[in-house]
Amino acid sequence: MTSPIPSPPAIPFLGHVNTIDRDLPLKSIDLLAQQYGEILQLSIFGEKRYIVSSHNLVNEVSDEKRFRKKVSAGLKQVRNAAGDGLFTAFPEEQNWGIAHRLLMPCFGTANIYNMFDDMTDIVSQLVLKWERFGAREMIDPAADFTRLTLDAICLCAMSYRLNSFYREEAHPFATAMADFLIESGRRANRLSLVQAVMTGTNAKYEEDQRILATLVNDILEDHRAHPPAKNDLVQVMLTGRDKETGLGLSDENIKQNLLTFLIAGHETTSGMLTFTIYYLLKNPEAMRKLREEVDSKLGDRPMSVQDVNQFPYLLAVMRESLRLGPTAPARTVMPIEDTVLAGKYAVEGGASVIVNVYTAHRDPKVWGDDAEKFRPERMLDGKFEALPPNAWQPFGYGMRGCIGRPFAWQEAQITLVTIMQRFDLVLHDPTYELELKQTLTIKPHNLYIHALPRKDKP
Ligand code: MNH
Repeated sequence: MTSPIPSPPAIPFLGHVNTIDRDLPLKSIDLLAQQYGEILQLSIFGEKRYIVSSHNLVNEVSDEKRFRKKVSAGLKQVRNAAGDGLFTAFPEEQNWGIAHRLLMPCFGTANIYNMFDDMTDIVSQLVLKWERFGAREMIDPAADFTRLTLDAICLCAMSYRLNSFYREEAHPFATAMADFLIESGRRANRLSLVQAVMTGTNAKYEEDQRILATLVNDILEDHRAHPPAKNDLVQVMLTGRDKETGLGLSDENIKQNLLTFLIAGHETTSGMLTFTIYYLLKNPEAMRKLREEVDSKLGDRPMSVQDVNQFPYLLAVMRESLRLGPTAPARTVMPIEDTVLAGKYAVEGGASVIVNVYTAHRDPKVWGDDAEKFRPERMLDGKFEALPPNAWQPFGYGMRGCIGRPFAWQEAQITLVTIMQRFDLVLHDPTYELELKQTLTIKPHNLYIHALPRKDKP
């Protein structure tokens, strides 16, 4: 016997379009999950979407024998720029396999260690800026972390400098990309008739895509004219041949993958850094312990590549920040065939199942009654390793999980360690409470801080 899947009241034809907040869909989804429970069903213009929000169901759909990635309506729109690049490729597209096999080794331990100096170069630009700003100037950490992560992926993977720290405004590419992603998300929830008459919006969408394409063309031309000494991602894509098929990547696919890395490689990590700073500021005891760990390991000595992964408390802080602030808060899968979830919910093969990681990361069955509390200690002393499978899943799952995780992990460590060594951080508004901003990812909104150069150097 199967049970009906709960669904909020809907209006004919449009379904649940208005049930979901346009600017912050995640908040609506989280609220719906509180109200309707571990699974619910929505319908948008006649297309059914299931949302699973408990650890139990997230764990069940994290099984590649029964489920695989679905390119959601929003990601289909992102394909307008990123095509069959790694992140937006349909499971059956051949280019996914070729690019995956060629690029996986680029994210191996040794290759990430080799990026240490370039990452540190960019982090030092942030430090210099914050030192010059001093105590008085207000800092927008989300904006500066976006400068940092975008410049870092561009320099490390593409040997190309964006110099975002030397610009008053964000790099035009960053703005175009953010606008492109927001509009892609909105298009997914708009009728084509409505879309067709939005000429101004459509023209801007095209223009943003041109800005994205221009930078990627420049990077590629630059590599052809002056190949860098190091075998960076671009070189691997230009010259690599896939062992399985003997094929390389076309210029078009290389450009789509470069865009993919610029998109996937910066917003998520900058959001993670911003969440971490927020949670540390709101939890002074965690901040104190982290500072103590950094001081006792390094003192005044700058971090070196040997120090990567040598900070257990920092690791716990990063894991706990990504639990409460999973910057990629949901992904979409589909059952390969008709299936039954939790032994009672029937779901058709091919249907969209949204994996609500944000809510599942707060499941009291796994995290207890204080699940909303930031407590790095729950990730320490073997407790992380003892978690049930898929309880912590900020990087997705399986073959289609995040390829950039080791990159993000090292970059975040260098940034956070260096900030702890150099600055005392304070909230600009001590009464600030977390607000979220959602594009393709989530991050704290309207968070401002001051960075006071440390007087008590260890
Ligand atoms: Mn990343 C896929 C989260 C940093 C490049 N990333 C994913 C997915 C999640 C994710 C979740 C799976 C999406 C899905 O199932 O539809 N990624 C993160 C987070 C961070 C992150 C939380 C930082 C924190 N990602 C990075 C960085 C890079 C990167 C840095 C590049 C250097 N991520 C990717 C790519 C994919 C991906 C590429 C697509 C992989 C594939 O499908 O083959």
